[in-house]
Amino acid sequence: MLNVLILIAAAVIIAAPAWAEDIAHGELVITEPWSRATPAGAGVGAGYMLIRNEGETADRLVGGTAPFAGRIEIHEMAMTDGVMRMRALDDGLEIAPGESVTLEPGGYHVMFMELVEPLVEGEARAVTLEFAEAGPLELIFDVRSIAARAEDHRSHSAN
Ligand SMILES: [Cu+2]
Repeated sequence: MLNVLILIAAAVIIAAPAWAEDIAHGELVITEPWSRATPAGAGVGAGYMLIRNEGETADRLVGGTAPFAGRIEIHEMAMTDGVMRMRALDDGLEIAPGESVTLEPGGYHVMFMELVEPLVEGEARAVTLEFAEAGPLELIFDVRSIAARAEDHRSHSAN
């Protein structure tokens, strides 16, 4: 009997949708908001997630607020003249209709500026993101290890 229960439990886990933590916000779906722990004294931190636009018009992630940061910017990392540089996207990050945009280490990210406290691994932090069309959305970011990469946490997803 116990074996049967374990098999059923395993089947349920395997059958669960890959994006079990999807958060719907208007036409947008946000998946897996997370952040990296910051070293003591660090002035900035970064937040990551997947944003999917299921609507028929573009939206933009334009900024946000968080109690632990003086301000929030939307950044991209890109190679410029052979050097990896970070730059602020002053017009925000567009999420085209029918498209997904991944914010991840080495790419787009939400930059938490002027940190007033460190981001501690294992904790969670509330952040309100601002979308041009869909408006504000409060999300809970899981704080992962300082070296965490997005792939480390998607081993049981379908991609
Ligand atoms: Cu940045």
